[in-house]
Amino acid sequence: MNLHRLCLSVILLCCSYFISNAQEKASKPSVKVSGEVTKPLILTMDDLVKMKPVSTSMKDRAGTDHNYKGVAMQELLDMAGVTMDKQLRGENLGKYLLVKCADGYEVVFSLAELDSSFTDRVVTLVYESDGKPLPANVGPFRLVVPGEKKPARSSFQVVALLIKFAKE
Ligand SMILES: Nc1nc2c(c(=O)[nH]1)N[C@H]1C(S)=C(S)[C@@H](COP(=O)(O)O)O[C@H]1N2
Ligand SMILES: [Mo]
Repeated sequence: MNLHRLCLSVILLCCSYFISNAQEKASKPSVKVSGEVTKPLILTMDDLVKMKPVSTSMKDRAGTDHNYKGVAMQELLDMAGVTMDKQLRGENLGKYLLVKCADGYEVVFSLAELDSSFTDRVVTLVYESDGKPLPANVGPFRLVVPGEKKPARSSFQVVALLIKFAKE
């Protein structure tokens, strides 16, 4: 094999490696973080389990308590470069998070509802319920919103987190 052929083979091998990696990531369930962010993200289970875990609990609509494990929404928004913490003032208080689900369900949170400098409630993107992965009709990723009278904003099958400006 001459040098040219060898170089070409190495290049082709590298390309197929990167393409198959990208395809693998694209085919896995994920949560897309986009909009008013400096670093758009596509988070898979592999990414979430590497992040700082948070335990939380919430009653289901029947009143039964469940334990959940996941990642704090603030942590995800920080990672995407959303204006949280000290940057969450002035016109940035007019920003909101639109949560989108696989079934078309959508809910909204103002950024201040998700920021620990405003509230002690920790809204969490969870991937485990009572020690097990979430059932398919609920997961793989669900929002858990503690401290509300009903779990209506605790969205199932979250697929995207979109940060928007409510400014007129
Ligand atoms: N994607 C999605 N999430 C959803 C809903 C929905 O229709 N679609 N229903 C909400 C409502 S109205 C309630 S009361 C809770 C029910 O959660 P539970 O099964 O833990 O009680 O899920 C919420 N999350
Ligand atoms: Mo509900």
